[in-house]
Amino acid sequence: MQTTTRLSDKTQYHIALEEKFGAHNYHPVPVILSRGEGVFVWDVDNKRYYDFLSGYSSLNHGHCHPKIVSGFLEQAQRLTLTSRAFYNDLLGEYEKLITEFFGYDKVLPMNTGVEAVETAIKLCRKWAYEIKGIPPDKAKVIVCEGNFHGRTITVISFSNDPGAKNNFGPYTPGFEMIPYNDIKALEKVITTENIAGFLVEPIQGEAGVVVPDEDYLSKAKQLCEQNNVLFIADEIQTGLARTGKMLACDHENVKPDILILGKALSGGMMPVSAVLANDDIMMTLHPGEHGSTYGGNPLACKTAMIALQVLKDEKLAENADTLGELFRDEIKKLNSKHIEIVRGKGLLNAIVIAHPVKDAAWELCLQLKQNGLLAKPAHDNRIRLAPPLIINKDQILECVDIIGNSLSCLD
Ligand code: IF1
Repeated sequence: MQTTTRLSDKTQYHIALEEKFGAHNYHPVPVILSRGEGVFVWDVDNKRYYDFLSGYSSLNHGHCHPKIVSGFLEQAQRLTLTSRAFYNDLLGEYEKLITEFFGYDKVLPMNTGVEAVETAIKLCRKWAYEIKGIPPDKAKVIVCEGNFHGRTITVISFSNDPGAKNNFGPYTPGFEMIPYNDIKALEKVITTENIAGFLVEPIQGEAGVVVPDEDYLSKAKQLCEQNNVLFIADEIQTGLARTGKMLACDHENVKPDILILGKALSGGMMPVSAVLANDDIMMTLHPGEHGSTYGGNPLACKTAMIALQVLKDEKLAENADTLGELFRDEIKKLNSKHIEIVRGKGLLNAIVIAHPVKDAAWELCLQLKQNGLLAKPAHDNRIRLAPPLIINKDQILECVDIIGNSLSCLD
């Protein structure tokens, strides 16, 4: 079952460069990409692949979407950065658009996803002390086992993934961990003292696309309301049409008190993240209390405005919903003894490999690459399958064929 295909000289050259000069904090699939368009990427030897990672859901619009690229280029030649020491003529327009788009009073613009998570936690604590009246330094945020919210010290402080967490201490206190998708556990902890917020991924990504019970989010939101606790949704990966609705919380008609967005907010062009909330929460922040050099820069604003518009114009949520269902149905029809489960929502899916031999997910990803489809193993023999949302029906069916054919490498 070993998939040993020789890597081209160009491929080896680029891998060797990274090995020698880059930190070894990743173990990539051995393919060197140099071009992307829509659902496809090409490697340095001009071989074409379907992209089933989509930059971990950053490329919902596909690679190099022409409308986003053209707006980006136009703005890149006009004005890229002012810092927030001055106003710029796009930030206000962007703030109006994104707050109306998601129905919040205010937005706080940041760059990477984890910065937005940190921002949401700061905002939640500020609200807890100044509005809810929790005693100084006592605020606690409830988080879930298996969570992934990024890589900063504070955010890994409440991870239970040893790889992400070990030997980076001392850690930031103020977090209580409960099992995911367990309302009883939430009910128990949320009534204890000094709880300020509940931070949750509507579908857990890194944990291997774990979809909670149908009413988990609505029940959790209800508990938050009853206990004056903020419901904070990390929709960095699940948001922006990925799961078949604009937000994954929309499946249960739940409106988070604090909404965190990132990744696809820029259509994969640059890091753009955002924290949305209403005035009672957001207005606890005053000048000088939080910020970022690049947050709210005009290039990001212009790019995000177009990216949001494209999601609507191209009905990407609807497409993700329809084709996601088709994809899971067709994968089930393969009836492969190697697939234990296919699960997900919209076009955020994963397969769990049955009776895995060692490195089965890695081997399958190498075979998929060989056959023209790129995906990356997640934890424990799971493979995330998340193409750009602009994919069409014929392409989905072709990809199911590729997956079906590749599975024989596990025979
Ligand atoms: C890496 C995973 C995906 C995220 C959620 C915040 C962030 C992420 C729900 C932070 C980032 C990434 C980052 C990437 C791997 C990846 C990932 F497998 F680790 F879990 F997507 F599935 N909240 N997710 O998923 O956003 O600061 O990176 O912009 O290697 O760290 P960021």
